[in-house]
Amino acid sequence: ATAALLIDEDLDDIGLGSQFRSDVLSGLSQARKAIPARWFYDHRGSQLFEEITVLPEYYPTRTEVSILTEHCGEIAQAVGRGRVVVEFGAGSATKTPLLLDRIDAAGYVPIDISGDFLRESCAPLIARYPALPIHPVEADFNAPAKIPQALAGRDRLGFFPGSTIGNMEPAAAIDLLRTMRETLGNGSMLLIGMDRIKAESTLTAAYDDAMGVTAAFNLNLAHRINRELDGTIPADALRHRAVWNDERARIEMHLEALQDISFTVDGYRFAMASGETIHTENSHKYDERGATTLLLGGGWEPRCIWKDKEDRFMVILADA
Ligand code: AVJ
Repeated sequence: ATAALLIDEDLDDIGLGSQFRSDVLSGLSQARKAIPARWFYDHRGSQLFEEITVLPEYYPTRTEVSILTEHCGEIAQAVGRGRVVVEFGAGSATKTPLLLDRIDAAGYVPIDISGDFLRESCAPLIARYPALPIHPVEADFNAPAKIPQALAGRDRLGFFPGSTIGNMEPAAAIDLLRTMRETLGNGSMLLIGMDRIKAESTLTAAYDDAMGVTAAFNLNLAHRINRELDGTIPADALRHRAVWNDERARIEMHLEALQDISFTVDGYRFAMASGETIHTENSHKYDERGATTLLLGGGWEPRCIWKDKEDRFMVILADA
């Protein structure tokens, strides 16, 4: 319904100021507007996500924590002692200790793109494990990372909780798993959390909560664009939508225009017809077969799988 004003080649010519800017401008220029979910997480967005994790409808976080708590003995036994734990994304204060308390790790290497967030999340772990060598790495974990020399020669355990892999389309998820395999090396293991396919009403409630926190999280992206990219998006004319895409087994979040609107971002004009959406997130859900296929495609052999009683979430241990 709206003209694509920019194509990628144009953006290259402009000499894009930032990745955020180029993702937003090219995403809004597509016939189907879409912006990658990673841009939700500015300071406000990270705050809102923290609020989401404790909502009554948002089961993934508390369910994963309960699986890790309940099965940490078995997990520790399967993992063995003396590994270097490599966490993809900075440690969440609640999940990482469930692992570190049990497995007598030889070191801990959180990899995160935000140095600030790394330092913040490491501080409590340094205090809690004074004898554990902790070597944070500030990097994008989508590219192979170098594990600090001081921890070389030890088998590694990758830790990727939170169903973060669900944000990726299967092809990208497999690429990431392969990259992790490369970062971690032979003899390594991967402990990964994945959200499961379940009743549609449970899923849509988790992504469209009664208090409107997820709506605020989604709409914050429009506010962020206005704040950081000199945008004029009329956020009141957008509404949060969470829809289950059954064919792709994923929850999609969109920002839907409630009327015909037009706005600018960094001087470029965009239009949306009433009902048109900006696709802001995919959250893929898996069953055991889907998870196995994904892991095998990424070079990982699943060894154990732990679930909660209601089959809502799973934590899988896989061998390189
Ligand atoms: C952080 C990607 C796991 O997909 O459930 C929560 C993000 N989006 N509510 C998810 C999210 C809306 C979350 N992940």
